[in-house]
Amino acid sequence: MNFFKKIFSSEKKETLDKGLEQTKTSFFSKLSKAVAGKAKVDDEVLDNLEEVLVSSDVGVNTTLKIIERIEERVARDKYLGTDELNKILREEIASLLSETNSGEASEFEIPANKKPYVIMVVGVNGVGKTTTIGKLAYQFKKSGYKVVLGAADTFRAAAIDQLQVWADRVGVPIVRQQMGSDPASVAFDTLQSAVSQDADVVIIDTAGRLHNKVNLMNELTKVKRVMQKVVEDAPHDVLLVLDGSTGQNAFEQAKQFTAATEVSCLAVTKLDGTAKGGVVIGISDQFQIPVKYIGIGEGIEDLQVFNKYEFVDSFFK
Ligand SMILES: Nc1nc2c(ncn2[C@@H]2O[C@H](COP(=O)(O)OP(=O)(O)OP(=O)(O)O)[C@@H](O)[C@H]2O)c(=O)[nH]1
Ligand SMILES: [Mg+2]
Repeated sequence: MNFFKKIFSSEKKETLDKGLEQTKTSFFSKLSKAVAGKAKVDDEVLDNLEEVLVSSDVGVNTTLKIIERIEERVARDKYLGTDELNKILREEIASLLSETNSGEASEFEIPANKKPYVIMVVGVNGVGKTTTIGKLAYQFKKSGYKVVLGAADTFRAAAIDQLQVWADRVGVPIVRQQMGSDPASVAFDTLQSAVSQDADVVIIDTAGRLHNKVNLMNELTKVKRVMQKVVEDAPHDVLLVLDGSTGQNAFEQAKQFTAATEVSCLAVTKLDGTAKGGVVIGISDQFQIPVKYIGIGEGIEDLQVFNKYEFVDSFFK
């Protein structure tokens, strides 16, 4: 058993390494320019490093924290060589992240005492909500859970069909109504169906776009309230999906969404094919809400439970 676990996690690591390739290439080419011709870490190197981190979408606040830590080390060791900068950066980022939000899982698991466990997925349009739901359903099913999907994004007909495609691909039931029907009513039906089937996990898709933001937030509140008529403490998770390839924009979305509605965890998608993967470091440092999943491709297997140590390790490899 352990043997297989090992194989799986090394595979997981390889996929992560590959997914972060563009981010790393970009980061390290900037980093090597920042230290070019310099033997030790001095003020100029630190200034350049600050620029590298900010331009890699780590975010200003997190960058300042990292620079401060490196300054402290330089103060202790005046002759700190630039050849060590890589190692030190990795250590300081890992230690910075270990101080922030905990509660990290390593596998696709749900708490055993909540049945069905209800996950409501939110986020603006196009960030990868439906895809993430499909990938999550696949992983939960693989872990032995009975999954039901709810198509509460009734704003577009294509949205319902897209979730249907994922449900068929994974082989899990979906509860749907016509386009334009009340999302809260779909969510209600989904929970009732899940309870009657004795399902373990319910994942509810929601619309990212409505006539305006206030409408959207009101609707999400209504969906929650109606779900509670079936499962008293639902939703157990409100998962906010963010598109990592938008860099600082993802950061802004996280700010706005968490201010407007309760969010319990985050998923950052599309980290493959972007040089902006550093945004995950900033997001996990700056938000009290943990990053739970990362998306590193369009395929069914391309979702991972986020582990900050593995992430930093892949980043600096
Ligand atoms: N490369 C890559 N593409 C992704 C990832 N996650 C999602 N996508 C793609 O992003 C696009 C949008 O994904 P959706 O799942 O439809 O996004 P959504 O948030 O449901 O969008 P709306 O329903 O329009 O609000 C699709 O083409 C997905 O294949 C990822 O991790 N990597
Ligand atoms: Mg969708």
